[in-house]
Formats: sequence, structure tokens, C-alpha cells
Amino acid sequence: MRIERVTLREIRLRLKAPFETSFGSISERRILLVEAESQGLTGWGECTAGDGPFYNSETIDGAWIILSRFVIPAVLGKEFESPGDLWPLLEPVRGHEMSKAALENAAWDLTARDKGIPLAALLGGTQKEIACGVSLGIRSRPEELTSAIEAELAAGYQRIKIKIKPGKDLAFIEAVRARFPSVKLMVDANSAYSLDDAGHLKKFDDYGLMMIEQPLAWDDIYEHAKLQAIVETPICLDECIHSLHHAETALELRACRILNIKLGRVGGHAQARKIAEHCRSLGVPVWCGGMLESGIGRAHNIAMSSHPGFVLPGDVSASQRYWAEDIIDPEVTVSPRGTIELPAQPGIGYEVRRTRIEALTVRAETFRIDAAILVSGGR
Ligand code: OSB
Ligand code: MG
Repeated sequence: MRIERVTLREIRLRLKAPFETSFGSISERRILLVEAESQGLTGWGECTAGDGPFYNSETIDGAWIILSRFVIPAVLGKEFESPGDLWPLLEPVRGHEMSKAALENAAWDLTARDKGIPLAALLGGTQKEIACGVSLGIRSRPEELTSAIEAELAAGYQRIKIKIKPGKDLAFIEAVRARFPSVKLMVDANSAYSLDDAGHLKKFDDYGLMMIEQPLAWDDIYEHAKLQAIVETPICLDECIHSLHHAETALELRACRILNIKLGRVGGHAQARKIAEHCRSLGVPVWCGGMLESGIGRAHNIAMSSHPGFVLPGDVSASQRYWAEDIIDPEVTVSPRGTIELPAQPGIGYEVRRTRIEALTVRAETFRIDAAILVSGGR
């Protein structure tokens, strides 16, 4: 297989409601879609970089440049047997995992479609349905949060994650616990605290939380190890883990007891699977994180989550929680038991609504093999 043509596209999708985290509030997503073509077949990927460098250092505008100048030219026209073989071509580019993942994931979809099998099967996934949780943004008052949670539990979701930040934490955790004493509950700080807050974070131990996600700095595994020695609640790392090596380091240092894997953050399906397998070999639970993806990214998350290492409910929820209308057909739906069934169709398993995507597109650029040859100096 070789990719003959790649199209980058930016679409805009308005969220049904603003989503607030410790690093800011977002109302509309600018989404970079990657379309990779070979012999009349198309594979789709989604870049999960945000508008600003506030979750991690990548941005959609930066990703557009990195993809155009470095990632696409490295891959275009190159023969590969498995999309996993593309990673060595991308390794010279340091960082920019979300840019690499966007193209590699499109190659995974393309390859699965070429073989006529679901992407999950190509990845070695074994679970026929996956367990779903929800992530709830920061609210101004605890009562708003508890009524939102009531609706999510009624819809069947298996675990509740609430976003927190200093000043918007204990009162909210307390209110949720008082109202829902036995619900599977966790919190996500998105790096809003420091080690000086260890005494405060230790108070969270009283609420039977499944885990605290990424309390400390986005790039500091070492201080999480110090914090995990103080708090009893398991720490789950998100922002800190960009590679298998980071995962190995974090577990060896006992900086966390659970990992959240995000496809974009770790550079795509091949690296995600390596991390999931490493964790599984150590008995460390992992779950699939979300980045407010459109249906395309969501479908990739579902395929990844079918790997046997994903033993905890992930942040993979129904399209309708975020979008009035998604860009795939059918939309992602969740059963009353809080599960998503793996699709049986080839590739990501959902039809990509090209006409709708074209109508939402604000910019697009296509790269062909001849152009790649020019960039790489004729080789
Ligand atoms: O830290 O998990 C996170 C959304 C944007 C950026 C970071 C995070 C999140 C979420 C949303 O928690 C999860 C979802 O897509 O449902
Ligand atoms: Mg997180």
C-alpha cells in the first residue's frame, strides 16, 4: 500500500454547550481532518490539537504546517505493509504527536478498508462493545453539576468524571458524593495544582474516587511520583504521557497507577497499542481519553478501546452529547447499559458524510506524490 494523495481540511463545529476545563472554556471546535487516498480508497484521520496550546503544546495551525512540510512529505508515496511501519519515517520529527497521529490513523483506516475488515480487527481488538463514561466540564455551582450527572446516569453512563481546578474542587466532589454515594467517580485537574497543594489533594482520599487525573504539571512525571507517595487515591496520568517510554518511566517511578491513552497525544494507533500492551503485561488498567472529537476521531477511539488492555470505562460518549449533528452516519450512540457496540463495517466502520464535511470546510489543501518528490529533492 502507498498513499498517493493527502487532503487537509479545517472544519468548524459548534459544541452544544461550552466545555470548561482548568485551562479554559471552549464553545466551537476548529477540527483538522486528514484524508489519505490510495487506489480509489479513502482513509480518514482527525488531528486532536486545540485552537490554542493550552492542553499541550500543539495547535491546529501548527499541526497544519508540520503536516504539510514534514509529516505528509515523509509518508506520501512510500510503500508500507502495515501502517505501523510509518512510525520510523516520522521519528525524525520530534514531538508533534497529534500531527503524526492524524496521518497515521488515516493510513490505518485506509488499510482496514483495503482489507475489507473493521479497523478494530486490524488493530487486534477483542472487545465487541466498550464501556463508556462521561467527562463533565466545570460548572459555576455544585447543584448544576449534580443535575447534569443525574441525566448522564439516567442515560446509562458507567462512570462520571468531573473537571476540577483550585477553588472548584472539594465542594463539588462533596456534593456529588452526597447525592450519588456509590457512583464510579473520578476527577480531572488538567495540571491545575502544584506539589504545594499535596495536603489539599490528600483530602480527596475521603471520597472514594477511582482516580485523580493529571493533578500536576503537564511535563512533570517526577513530581507526580512524589504526590502518589502521599495520596491514597490512584493518580492517572494524561498530559505527561507522549510515548511508551514515558509510560514505562511513569510506572517505574510509581508516578501513577492508571493510564489514560489518547491516540493523538501518543502519536497514533501503533504507539497507543504498544502502551496498552505494556500496561496490560504489568496489570495496570488503561482507558481511552477524549478530546471533544468529531465522529471521525470518536470512531478511531472506539476501535482503539476494543483492545483487551482497555479495562476501565473511557471518555468515549455519544455524538449527541457534543454535536447537534455529527459528520458520520450513523452517529455514535450509547446503549442504556452505557456501552458502544463496535461497528462491523470495514475501516472506522461509520460512513463519513463528505457533503456535510465539504459544507463545513473553511480551508483545504491537497498534496500529491509529485509535490512530495519536489519537497524531498527528487528521491
Ligand atoms: O483532559 O481529558 C481531558 C477535553 C479536552 C481536553 C482535555 C480533556 C478533555 C476531556 C473531554 O475531558 C473528554 C471527551 O472528549 O469527552
Ligand atoms: Mg485529562
